[in-house]
Amino acid sequence: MNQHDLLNITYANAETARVEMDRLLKGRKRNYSLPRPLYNDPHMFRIEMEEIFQKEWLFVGMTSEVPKKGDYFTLEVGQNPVLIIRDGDGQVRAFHNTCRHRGSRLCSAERGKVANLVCPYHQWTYDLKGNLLFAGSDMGTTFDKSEHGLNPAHCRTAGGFIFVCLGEEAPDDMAPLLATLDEYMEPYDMENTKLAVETHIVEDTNWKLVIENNRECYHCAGSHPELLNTLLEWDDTHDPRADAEFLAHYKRQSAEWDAEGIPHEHRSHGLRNRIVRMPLREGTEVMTLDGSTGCNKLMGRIKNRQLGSMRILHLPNSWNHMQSDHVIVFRVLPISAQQTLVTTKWFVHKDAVEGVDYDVAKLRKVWDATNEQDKRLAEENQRGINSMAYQPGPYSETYEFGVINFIDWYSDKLQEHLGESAPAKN
Ligand code: 3BY
Ligand code: FES
Ligand code: FE
Repeated sequence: MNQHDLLNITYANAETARVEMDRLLKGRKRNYSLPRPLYNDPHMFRIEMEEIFQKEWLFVGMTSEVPKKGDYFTLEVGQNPVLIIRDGDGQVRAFHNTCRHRGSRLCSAERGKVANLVCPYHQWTYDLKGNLLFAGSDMGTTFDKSEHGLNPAHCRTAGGFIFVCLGEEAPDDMAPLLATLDEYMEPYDMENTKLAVETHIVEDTNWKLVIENNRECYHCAGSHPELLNTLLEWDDTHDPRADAEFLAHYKRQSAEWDAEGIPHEHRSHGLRNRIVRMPLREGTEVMTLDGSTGCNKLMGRIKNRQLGSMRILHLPNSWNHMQSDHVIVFRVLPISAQQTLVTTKWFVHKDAVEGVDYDVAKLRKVWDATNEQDKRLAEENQRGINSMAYQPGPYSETYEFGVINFIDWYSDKLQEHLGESAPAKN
């Protein structure tokens, strides 16, 4: 436990914390930020991991990160190592990255390629579907290999996105999102893209403050000069703040998109998913520093360099910017009550050549700067919330509707799960 965790233990144990969490959520003032323990108490954090991150569908990465048989990448959902791998039939699968012998982590690299999965400890060997093939020389006559396959996690893909659910039973509410992603991502042909570059940033802040910060652009004018060269501050095409100039720009752009068969109508699936294609500033193409081309090769079947940015939200842990010549995906993974890993990945057409068609430094510049600015904002938010003087403050219903939606989703989801499950005993 670090110093922050020790300072912020408010409850005697995990069970009292569950009762208290339910009480805090039921008693919270709607359209206000949350009570302090929900942002910094380690017991509360543990409950969120159990009830949200170990039960809900999470965004983990893109299918083009594992283009061929045996390609894999790894991630950690709290204390759970997870492995994403493409099997011999082309299916993307997810497994708990822990050996069925004595539990060693199986793959320690962030990504790689294997013929079979071999545990580094005693070389138990699994095929790409998780079946145990080989378990040393003498495990006894009663040992049954078929009972010691890797533990799978639920895994679904659509439009190039990979979602994983670690729960025993996965919520059955993904079908509408998956159908929308297949439809809205079709122009991008994500299977034929490649990862150009990725970054990992550890932020000293609660994961919800990362998401809250992303859900509004109220802070943009004060903090994001690079981003605002291309991004318009509205969060929706029907934003009440949108002026006549924007509306005319949107009308022209959406007429082009309609003619080209580029989906752009706003789609939401509950509060969890939201897809909206927003035009970028007039005269700009993509989120580079000056708005000029990021990659000479356009994505998929796209012909128009001005597709704006299709923003895709997936709560609890992802937002994305799909543009004409590259896409940027963001993944948020909580580490502790006051630490969060933010991973950003830039994808381009798989045939684009680095240094010829695109320059990684140019692609990264705006979101490197923006991520750094957002990290500072979210960390300062955390430090202020830790103060004895903090009290929940009001969200603006116009500028911060996205934050309100996130907090409502979070609060409803937690109460739903708290109501149905018994507290953990270990
Ligand atoms: O661009 C984003 O991803 C979000 C939405 C608006 C503010 N923020 C930077
Ligand atoms: Fe994996 Fe022993 S722990 S082979
Ligand atoms: Fe920001």
